[in-house]
Amino acid sequence: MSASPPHPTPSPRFPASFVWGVATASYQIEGAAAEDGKGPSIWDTFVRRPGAVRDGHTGDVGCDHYHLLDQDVELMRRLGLDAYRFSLSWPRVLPTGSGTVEPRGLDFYDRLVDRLLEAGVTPTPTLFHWDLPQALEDEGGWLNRETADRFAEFTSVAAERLGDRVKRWITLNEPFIHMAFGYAFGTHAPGRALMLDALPVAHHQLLGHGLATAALRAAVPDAQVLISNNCTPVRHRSDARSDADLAAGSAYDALHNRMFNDPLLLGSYPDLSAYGMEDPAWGGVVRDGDLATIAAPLDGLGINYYNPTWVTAPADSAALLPFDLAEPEEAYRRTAFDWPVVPDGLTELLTGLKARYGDALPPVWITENGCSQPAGLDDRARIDFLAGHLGAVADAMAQGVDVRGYFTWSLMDNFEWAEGYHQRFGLVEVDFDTQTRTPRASFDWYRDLIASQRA
Ligand code: IFM
Repeated sequence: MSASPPHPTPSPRFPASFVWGVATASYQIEGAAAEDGKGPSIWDTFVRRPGAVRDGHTGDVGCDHYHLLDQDVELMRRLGLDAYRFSLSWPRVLPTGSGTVEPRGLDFYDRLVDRLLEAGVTPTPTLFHWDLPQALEDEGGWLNRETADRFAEFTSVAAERLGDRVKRWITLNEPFIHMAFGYAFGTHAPGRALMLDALPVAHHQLLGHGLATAALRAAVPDAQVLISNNCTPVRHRSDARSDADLAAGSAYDALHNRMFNDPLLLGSYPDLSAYGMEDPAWGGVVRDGDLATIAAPLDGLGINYYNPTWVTAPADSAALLPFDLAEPEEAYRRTAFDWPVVPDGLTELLTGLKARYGDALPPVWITENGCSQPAGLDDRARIDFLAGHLGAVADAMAQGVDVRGYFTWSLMDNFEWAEGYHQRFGLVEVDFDTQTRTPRASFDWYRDLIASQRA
């Protein structure tokens, strides 16, 4: 059963080759946390820390996708998707992060890939969506440069097994968010609150991306390689546009956006002096040759967009961070997460990328966009959100940005990190007691939109 959508499809027409998809991630949906030889990840550890996750929720069972894979692929077939973005659980394949391969873990992804292909859906795996093997965290996690080498090893194992059928690969998901929440503030796994001492995590993840790119190209010569960066346009309130506010905005942009896009597309880091980083080698963290590895040509830049960020100068001039985050003065609609709904921020972001990187910007893919809404099947607010953001993508394309595809976050409600199961992002509602999946109105709307775009 599903609610019927009274909503029209958005008016823009996308090119026939435009790829329509949905996205998920391993720890958020798979469950089977200790099954078939899977090793523990940093999230398996973190969720057991008292107070770390709202109401003590864990991903032990998640959406039980590990066992309900066939049902979930059937939902994708009903949507008429072109592509499915999912992530591989590194400790399911290499339980200690390196060395011994767990064949049952690879078998699971092998089966998923085959089912997807049978359903006419292109598998688009992400190699790292935050569930680092705990054994590697015990060696320093992404603070340890060797994790980048281990990531390339894992990439080779996955690519050698799946690369005959999987051609589009995403290396990392949102390295900024993983660094900031996982290592600087400690609100995500591994729960380290290192503030600015977390910055090497950015470089080691990007180095891992570069080494993984080389590993993919070696194993799958016709691979398309992407990375998914979480990006946000920086905005100012009308009462916060002094030079100090603008400098704070620029510093925030450097940290959230440019620190992760510039090395990939320009082969250099932005000015990070606002963070006390005058030394271009970051005190030995950035070694000769690293930037060339990171800047290896990409086939696409994945963009995950949720909302803009409003920034002011810090109220306390002795503050560690060179910015304060502010609330917008406009009364935007809000998602259940209380995030402002700002579709034109996506146009601003995409045209801004084109302006900054010019011909160095590869084709762009929206690898995540969506919203948390209250439970229930009649999710008109989600339909409005998606329609508005697709309109924003079309506007950016009309202004010359080459966007190749759009993946809604998410196929179904799932484990939303520190919020547990309290935030629902799905086109499909999940009853976490029974694991019943029920398509929402937005599911029917997205299915009809895809069909009408093909007509
Ligand atoms: O659920 C997350 C996802 O794992 C990464 N991007 C943002 C989503 C919503 O918070």
